[in-house]
Amino acid sequence: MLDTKRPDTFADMRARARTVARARSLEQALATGLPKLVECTLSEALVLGLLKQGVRKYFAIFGHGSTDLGNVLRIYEEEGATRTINCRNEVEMAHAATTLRWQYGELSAVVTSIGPGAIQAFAGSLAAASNGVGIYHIYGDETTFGEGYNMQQVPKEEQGLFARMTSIMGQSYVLHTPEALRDALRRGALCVNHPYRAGPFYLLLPLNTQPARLTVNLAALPARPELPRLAPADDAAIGQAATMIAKTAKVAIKAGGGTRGHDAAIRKLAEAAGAAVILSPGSTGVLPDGHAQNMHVGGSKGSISGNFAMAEAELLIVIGSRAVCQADCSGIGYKNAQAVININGDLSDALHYNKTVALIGDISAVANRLATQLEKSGAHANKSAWLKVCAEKKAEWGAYKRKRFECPALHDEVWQKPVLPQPAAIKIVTDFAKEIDAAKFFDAGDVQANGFQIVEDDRTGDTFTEAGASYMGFAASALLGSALAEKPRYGIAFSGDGSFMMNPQILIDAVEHGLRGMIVIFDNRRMAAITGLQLAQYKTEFRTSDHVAIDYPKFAESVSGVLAIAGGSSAGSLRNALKTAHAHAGLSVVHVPVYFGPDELGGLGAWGEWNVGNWCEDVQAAWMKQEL
Ligand SMILES: Cc1ncc(C[n+]2csc(CCOP(=O)(O)OP(=O)(O)O)c2C)c(N)n1
Ligand SMILES: [Mg+2]
Repeated sequence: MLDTKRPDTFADMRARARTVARARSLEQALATGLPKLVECTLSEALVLGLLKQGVRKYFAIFGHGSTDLGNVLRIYEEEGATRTINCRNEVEMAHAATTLRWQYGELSAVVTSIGPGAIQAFAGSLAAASNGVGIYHIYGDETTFGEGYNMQQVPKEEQGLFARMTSIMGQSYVLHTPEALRDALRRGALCVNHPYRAGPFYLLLPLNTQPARLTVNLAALPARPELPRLAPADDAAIGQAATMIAKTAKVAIKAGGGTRGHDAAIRKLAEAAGAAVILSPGSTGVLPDGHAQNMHVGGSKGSISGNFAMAEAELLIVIGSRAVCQADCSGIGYKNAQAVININGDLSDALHYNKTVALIGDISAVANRLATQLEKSGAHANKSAWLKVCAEKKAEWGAYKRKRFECPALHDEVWQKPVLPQPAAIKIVTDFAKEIDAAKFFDAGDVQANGFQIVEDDRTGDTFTEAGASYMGFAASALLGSALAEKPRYGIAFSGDGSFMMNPQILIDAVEHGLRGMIVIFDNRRMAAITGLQLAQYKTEFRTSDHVAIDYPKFAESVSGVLAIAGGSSAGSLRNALKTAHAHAGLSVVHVPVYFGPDELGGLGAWGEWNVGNWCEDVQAAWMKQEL
């Protein structure tokens, strides 16, 4: 057995870690004398390889499946080369790593043990996969000798089961042979940095190969790929698209989640095309909220104006969208569209609809080129009648929302008193977030749906709504991403009572890691989104609430360092609570009881079709008839 107490047991490792930390990067360390050929363990080689790709940060829950890697991370942290934060739940830390990349662009890795920890992180990685966010997941895995069952492996006489599971979700590599690291990290680099279809990359680290020694050539380990932006080689398809836009009177752009960050190009194209712009839950802010052509969200949970533009448009320009059923009303949202122009890097997404001119490539590159052609031909000139009716619908949606925002407390059956309706409460918090320039994170459920109907963003990056997977517990966990960010921004998590209870671990982890931020719990004492669906479809609620009252402020306050406040039942009391919460130097929790019931001012409505439950027959019959 190794005597780990002897100070020089890991002297070589420590010296390398120090050299890399002082040089500030592995490349710089190599340039200033760190030998290229190093003999070390696979665990250390992996940490060095990830450093070469800019990964310095780890979210971890260790177990017997990752002790060797944990030891390397300890020494590298002591020398200032990496940072690791310990978490309380693997789903939570997967969400935190997803957010660190999504919000700040910082690539990190999630480290778990073998078995249950890995499965939990794997479940959480659905959010990264669904939203196209690249992160590394590193799981302990069964030994390569096959000497017998490893505790916590999948208990079957078969090999590579975690590799198979994880490769279904994303891409995966078993480090069966230490020297395979170079190949694993080359594949990983492309997966997590893919320009339009990034996602989680799973590195499976067998218990026995972690401490196995190898000679690694640090200069040969792959760096982060630098990829040029791609666009069509000639103007043929762009010219064809420009002609179609010029001769059509009613044009709409559907800006999907992929348009995030392409704000300027989307605006330029929308204005040049004279197109009404329909947003997705994940693309609010791509066009400023007040822009005359911004029709707000469209889809099965859309808006009056967004869904009007969807239904009326004769030509559809889809940009950065993978046509999720909720976004295009299960394929029947574009009732009058005769043709599609689709801008996307991904061939299959670009060809999702029939009658399509596919403009493959980087969104800004393609949209700018198309816009320039449209500007030259004055393509927007014949669109004023269309934009006028769209503006009227936008005004209608504005008035409809305002009525709900101004609605005072309503008497609630469960609370046995008047409490704020959820849209009104969410609006107060989104306004406050704007005032203090906070990032907003939305959980699943009515909180999420009302949220993206309500937010009035003027740029990409102010709202993170996990609409890809709608993973209950995402929002509160997402705050933890800021604990490792270089320049943390104050964040507010909007969580339903159901969602918050899925992942309350943030209460502890935020305090442990010195996080500032706020969770607002919109408590309707039920999983209301599902109650609402049940009532809409089958007229009866079933098992979407319980009778257990929870004192959330008391619960949150039981964690030392968390400030918990009751938001009260009026707009004024909620605003005051938000101010007090924001003044706290750590994590604060604001609890807001909200209304659930039949009063129409208690919700923001749906507006489109969805292929679920007893709606399937109608939706599918309509889908059969449409040709797009
Ligand atoms: C982990 C997970 N489990 C189940 C679901 C299905 N689901 C979607 S929304 C929802 C209810 C959300 O309840 P709550 O957070 O209280 O928000 P509310 O709808 O009440 O505002 C459920 C169960 C999900 N999205 N994620
Ligand atoms: Mg609820």
